[in-house]
Amino acid sequence: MDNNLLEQIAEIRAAALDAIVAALEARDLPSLADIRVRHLGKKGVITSILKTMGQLPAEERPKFGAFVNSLRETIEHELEVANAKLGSAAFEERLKAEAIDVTIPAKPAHFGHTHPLTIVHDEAVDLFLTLGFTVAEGPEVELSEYCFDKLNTPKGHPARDRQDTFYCDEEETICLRTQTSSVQIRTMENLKPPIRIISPGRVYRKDEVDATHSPIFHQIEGLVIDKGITMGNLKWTLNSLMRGLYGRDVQTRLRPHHFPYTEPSCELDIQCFECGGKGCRLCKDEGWIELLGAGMVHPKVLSGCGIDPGVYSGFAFGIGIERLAMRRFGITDMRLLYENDARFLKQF
Ligand code: 2NL
Repeated sequence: MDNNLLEQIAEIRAAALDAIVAALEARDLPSLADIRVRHLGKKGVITSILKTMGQLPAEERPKFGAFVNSLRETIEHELEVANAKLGSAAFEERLKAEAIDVTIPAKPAHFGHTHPLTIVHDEAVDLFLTLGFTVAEGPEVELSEYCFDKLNTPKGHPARDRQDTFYCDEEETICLRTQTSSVQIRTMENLKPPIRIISPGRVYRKDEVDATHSPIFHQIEGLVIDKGITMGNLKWTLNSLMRGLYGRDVQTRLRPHHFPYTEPSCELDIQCFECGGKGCRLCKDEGWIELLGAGMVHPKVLSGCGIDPGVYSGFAFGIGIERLAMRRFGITDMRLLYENDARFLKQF
């Protein structure tokens, strides 16, 4: 057989094997793929050698064919071995590079917690629930009728002033509720006594923002209507709440006050828990801290809701949750409760 041809095949074989070794040393998977295409591909070296077979005399063709086949098998085999080696080495390398030490202690997770306003709100609501109250809810955009008229606060009353109330229309028939009493009015209209509800929620007043005022704040109002309800029931209920919030030893006092919707009306103070009544910065040297307003529901309010004041009586109270939280935690600026500065909130 043509020695020249055989030599050529031997050269191709040597060159291919060298290239494979080089790729292996360079850990070069792409160039292995390249070598495969160049030799074994449709337009590869082997195909083109086989095409020359037609020029050989017929008796030489089988031997030549066997030679070329052996070349193909060798290259195929070597490529496979090299691929396997490189493939598993690459895998090992990835395993090493991407290894995760599951025993390293985790970074500490920062858990949030309940907002101080929510803490006080939830405590108060829970206390009332244990006393047998249910929670009533209602709209924040209200008819002025439910915020004022039905609460014995007729047109012209200073509490209805445009300066203090966010009205939604020129005629002042709709407003943002200034207290959640509107919810209690709606409840009295819809339910028959006995009634025992609290109405927690957001309320709105046209106040400039300062250390003790915000145009949006939160309230819990309470209402009890039944036969024979007296100031005594009011006092016991509020004392229970104060013991729950401030501890069993808390001292309370009721002072006369005035609200259009209650008669008589009062405010409840607790003895300063900071100084025990001696006078300090927290109680502004008063010894007492004002916490909420309350009173016996005005007969006009009862009859306006279809409840006969000759048969039924009741008490009501209103607590500002912000004020409660500030007194409870010794916070002196209400704005801190809304700024959501984590350094502040973390303390509660
Ligand atoms: C306060 C205290 C108060 C009421 C709210 C009320 C509700 C109805 C009838 C009668 Cl439906 N009263 N709520 C009573 C007394 C005080 O809030 O300091 N308000 C500015």
